[in-house]
Amino acid sequence: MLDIYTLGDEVLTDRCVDVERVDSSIVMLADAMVETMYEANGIGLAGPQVGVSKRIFVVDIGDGPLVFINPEILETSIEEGPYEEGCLSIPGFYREVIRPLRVKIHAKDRNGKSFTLDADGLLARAIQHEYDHLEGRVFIDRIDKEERDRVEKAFLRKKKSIDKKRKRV
Ligand code: QAP
Ligand code: CO
Repeated sequence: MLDIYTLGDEVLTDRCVDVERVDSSIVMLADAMVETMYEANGIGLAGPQVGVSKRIFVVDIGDGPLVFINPEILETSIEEGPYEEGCLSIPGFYREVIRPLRVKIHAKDRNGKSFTLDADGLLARAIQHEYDHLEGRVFIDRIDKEERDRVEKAFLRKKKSIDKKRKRV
């Protein structure tokens, strides 16, 4: 399992670079990300969350793992809606985020093959959430500023206290 970086770690705010080639090292990274996502009980995980500033994310909303390499969002629906989002990089915190309900996305898969996908529902939600990570954004960047500050403060407090406990052992 890979280490998961959390809010406050700089890698989460960096913009990611394109994957040059879908070679064996990228396939290994994708597989390790899928395993890490399952271990952590997540439904999505992006490169920066495992300390890799590359344009890759994985999603599994229950239909098996999907790998997105160098994804491009081609279209988003005008219709938007709220959904209670969480993130493996902000564990324990959930907030309502408003986003487009449908997206059309183009990417390369684990075999380096291009595909285009029309997504709605939870998949559209997960894709947009993970795509944000590649741009150095997390879901609390899309909520009310005061609420964002509250979540960030509360999380960093919790993280520091956990770090202290770890040092005591
Ligand atoms: C992103 O999120 C997402 O706080 C993936 O304690 C969010 O996998 C996609 C998780 C909303 C679609 C809708 C969060 C696990 C997992 C936690 C996740 C936690 C344990 C979040
Ligand atoms: Co996330």
